[in-house]
Amino acid sequence: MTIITNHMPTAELQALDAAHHMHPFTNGNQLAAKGTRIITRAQGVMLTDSKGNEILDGMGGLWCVNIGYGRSELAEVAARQMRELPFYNTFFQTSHVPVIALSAKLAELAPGDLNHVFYAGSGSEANDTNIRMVRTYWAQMGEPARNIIISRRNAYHGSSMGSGSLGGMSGMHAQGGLPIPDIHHIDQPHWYAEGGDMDPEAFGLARARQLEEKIEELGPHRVAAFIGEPVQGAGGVIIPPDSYWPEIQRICDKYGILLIADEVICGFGRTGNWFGSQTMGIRPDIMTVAKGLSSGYAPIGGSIVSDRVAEVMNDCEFNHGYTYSGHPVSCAVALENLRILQEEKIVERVAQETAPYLKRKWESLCEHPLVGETRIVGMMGSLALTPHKASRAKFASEPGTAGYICRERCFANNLVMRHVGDRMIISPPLVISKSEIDLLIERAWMSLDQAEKQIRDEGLMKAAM
Ligand code: PXG
Repeated sequence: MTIITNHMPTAELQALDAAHHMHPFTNGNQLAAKGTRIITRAQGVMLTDSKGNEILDGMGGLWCVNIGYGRSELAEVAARQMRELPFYNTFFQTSHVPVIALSAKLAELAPGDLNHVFYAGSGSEANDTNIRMVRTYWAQMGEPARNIIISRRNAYHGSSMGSGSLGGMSGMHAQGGLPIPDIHHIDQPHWYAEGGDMDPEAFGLARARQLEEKIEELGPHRVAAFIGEPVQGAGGVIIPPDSYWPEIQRICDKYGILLIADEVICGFGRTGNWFGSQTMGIRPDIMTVAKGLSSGYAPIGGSIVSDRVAEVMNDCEFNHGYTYSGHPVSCAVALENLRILQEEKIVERVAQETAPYLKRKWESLCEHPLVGETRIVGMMGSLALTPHKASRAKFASEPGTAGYICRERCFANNLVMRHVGDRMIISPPLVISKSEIDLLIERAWMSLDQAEKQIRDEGLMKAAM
């Protein structure tokens, strides 16, 4: 096997990167001053950088490399498909074998009557499709006034104009004229940060009932759909109280509004079931998928749509689609990824063996003096950093200061563990073994120790008033 490595010294690559590459969600000047870490190859759950460091990828790339790195079967399928049919469109009364096979496979895997797939190149594009689809659905139903979509603050649904509007990230809404009209937000079910003195289950119900209040405020005849991630990912792995989703489902059913489950992170085994909707007991009308659909080996996303919605949509010409909707190479790669997930029983192994093991180990981090809570479902976990455990206090410093210190320690200790504000998050490849979990926890503990020392040394171990 030929191994492709960097041909240039790291500093030269960093200089070229700084000169010509604009990074997402990044201050370019600050990054240029520091220099990027350049990843050159990966195998299993381990990344290698241009300096030869072996880094445990606790984030599965970007929540997506579910089957792990280095599965040559996917490379072979991609090469074969590129030789046979690298591209053809699905617009003008044509189709091709990979898109047909993948659609049938997704209909088989998705719960309930979610039997129809509209493809996109990414999760953002798929959520843009969803905005237009649910509004078109209601127009077709003779209720064109139903065009409002309700989402949550601190949700992440993508970065385009539509999907960024669905998301509830204030930093994103501050740039570029977001949100687009008729998108409304309610509060997130984040008990640890926002629950105050309430019992978590009562808090979950209260947050879900904000949906009902919002529908009543806006007028039930105006509301098309509600969208939510079964477990918020980019917002900090926020696992809602058990009371939350059943109440959301009840309210959607009561008002007949469509429920969109954004499964971009939760889908394909992340929560220990094939879909997060199954873990949370939701019956969505549309599921957004991307990331784990191809384990990130090729860009692909989509909307998996129920019989009820498809029946109405199929009765009109939906003036929507992307050049790469149902791209043959991406579809072939996704299909091979799903074959591996299924045949190697990776989701079952997560549910029965590795997720329970990770849960025990992850929860042991709560004994660390810097950790206020740990939360985990399947292979996605988070922990809150706090200057004062008993009161769940936030730090007095700018939010994210402590989190960034901890993240930097993780990086230095060859562990990719991200921070969202002062929460640390993990989402490792689903194939992570028990011994690799031990290594992850060992590096996390060491990084927490070093972060605690630095936070104390810098006088930051102070609670916000
Ligand atoms: N929905 C959800 C739930 C996501 O997590 C998207 C949609 C958009 O998918 P695309 O493929 O357009 O990126 C996402 C993406 C982070 C981070 O910092 C998370 C995502 C993307 C980039 C960064 O955690 N999630």
